[in-house]
Amino acid sequence: MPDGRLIVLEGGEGAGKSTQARLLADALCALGFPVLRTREPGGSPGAEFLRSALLSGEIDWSPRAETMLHVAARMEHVAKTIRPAIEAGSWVVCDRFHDSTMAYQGHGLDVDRGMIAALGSMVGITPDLTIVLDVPREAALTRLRQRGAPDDRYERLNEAFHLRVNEGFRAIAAEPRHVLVDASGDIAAVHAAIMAAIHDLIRSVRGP
Ligand code: T5A
Repeated sequence: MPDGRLIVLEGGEGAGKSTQARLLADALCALGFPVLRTREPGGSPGAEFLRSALLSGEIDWSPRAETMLHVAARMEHVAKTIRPAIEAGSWVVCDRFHDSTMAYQGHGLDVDRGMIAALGSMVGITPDLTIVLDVPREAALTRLRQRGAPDDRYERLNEAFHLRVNEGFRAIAAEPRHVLVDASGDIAAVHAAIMAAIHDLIRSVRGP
């Protein structure tokens, strides 16, 4: 059984990550790959427990403690869900990963980015490809208002925070194994751009 792959979708609030993660997972299934779709924070019982503690707003975490909790959730997620799936040959499609900690806690909350990078290395797994969905904040807010779900702790943070997060993601998207996708088009157009972005990864497994 060949090892699977880890593909991550990243971006600010309302960029369309969950929608596109579903479509990408369906498309990979249709191509015959075994697929696991998961998300962060969460994706395993311990990490889902930490997700509630992080997002409920019950506790106003200090930025460094919050960073550690995201990383702890990720370590649990990798150990219990992601690594076993990859070793069993699955293609894992993950809604957020390490780059979210760099963008939200590093760029958004000004936590030391060197420390976040070091913690990321301790997690011990690098995505094969990260797709960063980029959408102007105004368009994302319109989508979130139309969806109408209650805001979580991060969605309630101020606009300057979200603009720093979006700028952070654009900087991160220039790193190796990252692709920036314009996510301001309709759902089908964004899906097509993502499929184009993963073409080489599929070809590396399937051949031309
Ligand atoms: N966080 C997470 C950190 O601070 N540090 C970390 O290390 C990690 C891992 C997670 C929060 O945790 C923070 C970041 C987050 O604030 P969450 O509940 O998982 O919170 O929420 P988000 O990941 O932010 O996801 P959202 O649900 O807010 O947005 P998505 O997933 O980007 O968007 P999606 O797909 O749900 O779409 C939103 C709406 O827009 C529509 C959809 O139908 C939906 O109604 N839509 C479109 N409309 C028009 N055109 C398109 N192209 C559209 N795509 C989607």
